[in-house]
Amino acid sequence: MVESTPTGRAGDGRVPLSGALREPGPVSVAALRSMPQREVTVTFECRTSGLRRHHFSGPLLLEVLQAAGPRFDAGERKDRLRFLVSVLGRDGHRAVLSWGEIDPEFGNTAALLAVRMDRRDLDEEGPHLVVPGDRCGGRHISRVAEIKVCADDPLWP
Ligand SMILES: Nc1nc2c(c(=O)[nH]1)N[C@H]1C(S)=C(S)[C@@H](COP(=O)(O)O)O[C@H]1N2
Ligand SMILES: [Mo]
Repeated sequence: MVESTPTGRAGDGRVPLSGALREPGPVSVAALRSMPQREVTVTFECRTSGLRRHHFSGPLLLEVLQAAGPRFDAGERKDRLRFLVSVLGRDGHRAVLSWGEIDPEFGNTAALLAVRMDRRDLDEEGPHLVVPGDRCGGRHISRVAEIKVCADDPLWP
C-alpha cells in the first residue's frame, strides 16, 4: 500500500536527503542495508506507553550523511559544529540533532538509521532513526520520510 506523507511523497521506503550536501538525493533501504551495519538494543521510558525495549540494526546516521558529502571543511573539526540534521517521520513528527552530537570527535552518539527492528525488515515502512541512550523514545522516529542537513544559523538567517 502506498501511503501519503506530509511531504507528499509516496511511502516506498526511500528517504530524500537534502540541504547542505554535495550529493543530495533519495537513499533506499537497500542502499542503507549495503552499508556497514550496527546492532543495538535500546530501552526507553515512554510517558504514555511505559518501558519499551527494541532491537535495531542499520548504518550509522553519520555514515549515511558523510556519503552524501556534507558541505563542511572535513579537515577542520570546528566547522562541523555549524550543522544541524532534521529528521522527519511520515506522520510529521520531527527531531533535530546537531552534527556535533553524532560526530565521534564530539558527542559520539551512535545514532542509527535502522533498516531492521525486532527481526522485522523496514523496507516498506522506511527506516527508523534510533538514538541510543535517550531516556525517552521521542527521538526513535519511525517511518522516516525525509532528512535535511542545515548549515549556519537557521534561526536568524
Ligand atoms: N514517526 C514517529 N515516530 C515516533 C513517534 C511519533 O509520534 N512518530 N513517537 C515516539 C515515541 S514518543 C515513542 S515512546 C516511541 C514508541 O515506540 P514503540 O511504541 O514502537 O515502542 O516511538 C517514537 N517514534
Ligand atoms: Mo513516548
